[in-house]
Amino acid sequence: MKRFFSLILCLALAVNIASCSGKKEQPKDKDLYVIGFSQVGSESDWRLANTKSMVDTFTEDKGYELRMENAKQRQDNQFAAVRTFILEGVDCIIIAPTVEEGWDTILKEIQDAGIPVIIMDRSVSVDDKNLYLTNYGSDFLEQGNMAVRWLESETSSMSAEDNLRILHLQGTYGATAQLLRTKALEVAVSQHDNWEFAAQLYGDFTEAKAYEVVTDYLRNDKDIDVIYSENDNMTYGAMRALEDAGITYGRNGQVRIISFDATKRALQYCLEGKIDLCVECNPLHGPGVEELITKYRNGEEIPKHVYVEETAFTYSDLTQDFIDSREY
Ligand code: GZL
Repeated sequence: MKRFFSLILCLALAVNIASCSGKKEQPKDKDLYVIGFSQVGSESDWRLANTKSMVDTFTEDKGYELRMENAKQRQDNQFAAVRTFILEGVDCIIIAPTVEEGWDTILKEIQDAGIPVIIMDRSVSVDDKNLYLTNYGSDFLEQGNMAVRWLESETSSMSAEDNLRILHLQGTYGATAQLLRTKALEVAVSQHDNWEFAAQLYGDFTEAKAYEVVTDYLRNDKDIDVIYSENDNMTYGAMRALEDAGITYGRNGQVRIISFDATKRALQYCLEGKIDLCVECNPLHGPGVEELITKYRNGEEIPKHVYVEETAFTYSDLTQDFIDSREY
């Protein structure tokens, strides 16, 4: 009888040590790899394409169970979703962070639970980069620099006396896409004596907010030469506001338009001469993220940051067939 109780005691100790080690016990007979995915929201066409790419990639017939939570652009919703994923004991957590700051604590909780985490799309600003496996997404500073280089080429014949007045529509404050697309433009304005901000307006990456703030702005000032809009949906809002104010825009208009994302609708407007530059931001992250997860599961090294390939389009780069062939 004593041997029986000492055996039970040993077993209980073994279980207790395993659970305290912080290493999540991976059930051996698991046939689906469970992924907890905290998505920013559904604020833009880009985001919908990004979500579709993830859903289309992590399917059950490929051995995955994707548990996606829509944070509705709120970081506290992401924290709640991640804590649920930890309690559910998922195999991997993917976070598309709303904003860069504030992630240290929750990433430490995930680490303590022994669950790998991939940061996708935007980035997180944490002291300890070991809190996540890798960051898969765009080089947003280069996107901004592509736009600046185009604007420089378009205005190279301007006389130094002529000022270039730029209306800057900013995305969600603190999101990497906003921070770095803004940085590229602010550096350029500081380097060009005749470039100036007419205004920097908060559009939160949504069409409705952009329409509201541009409409308000145009009531007091119609003297703008360029709109630098940090995503397509804000561009659509700005276009409506310009039309309401009787201001022409695009290739033959008063206001030149630069827009980020290069979704199908924006490319169509570019081909029609309504948007002058579409800077691509590739949302099709599913396959690339899956490749990184596979490498991780095989014990392979993965880089700390993986950038997606992107370019920029003007009217002359586009054909209807090319636009029709685009996935998003
Ligand atoms: C960019 C992404 C941005 C898009 C917006 O990777 O984070 O968020 O540019 C989206 O359309 O809302």
